[in-house]
Amino acid sequence: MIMMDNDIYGNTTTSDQKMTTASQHPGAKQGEGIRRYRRAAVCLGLLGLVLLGIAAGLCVKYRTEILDKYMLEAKVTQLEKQFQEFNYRIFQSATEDVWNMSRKYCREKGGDLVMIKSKEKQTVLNEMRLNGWIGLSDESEEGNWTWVDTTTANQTFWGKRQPDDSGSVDEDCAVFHSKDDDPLLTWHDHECSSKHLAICEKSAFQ
Ligand SMILES: [Ca+2]
Ligand SMILES: [Ca+2]
Repeated sequence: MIMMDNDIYGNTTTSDQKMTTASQHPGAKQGEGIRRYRRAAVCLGLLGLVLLGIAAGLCVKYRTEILDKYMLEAKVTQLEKQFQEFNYRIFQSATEDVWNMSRKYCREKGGDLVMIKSKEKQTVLNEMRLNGWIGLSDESEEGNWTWVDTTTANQTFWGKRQPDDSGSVDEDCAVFHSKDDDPLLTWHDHECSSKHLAICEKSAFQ
């Protein structure tokens, strides 16, 4: 009898457990579904924020580039006007070449490599952010720097430790490297066979 009671009790318990499990299952599924939905919503929200941040960053970058371009163009126009007041027009070659060929390019365009005989002209050229050959060399006599019009360069704007003739290398032609921090120290002597853009000038009235 006791065994029968135990059997009955045991069967009852198993049946209850099955009922409990069966009754809890739909709720658990629903809870899991809600959690997945929340996770998806959070992920989508974060993705949206990231995309918004990228879009905002691109807008700021684009606006800055447009402003920089506009300001640079305005500055160049202003500097070109200044040069016209000096009676000169400055222009550059499109490709790099050796000093002689760069000079030839300027001359074929009705000008010559630029000569810089004043602090004002040096400063304006630097503000134009120019880099390239200028009309200055000591090819005919080492250490005697002369302009393309054969006059001696009395006022010079060499960079630090320039001209250095680089020891064994013969550096007889001058290059202008514009500088933000010191506009009056921009000239470097280079080998005349090295290649740079030409900085040319010609009369504004041509
Ligand atoms: Ca030299
Ligand atoms: Ca040098």
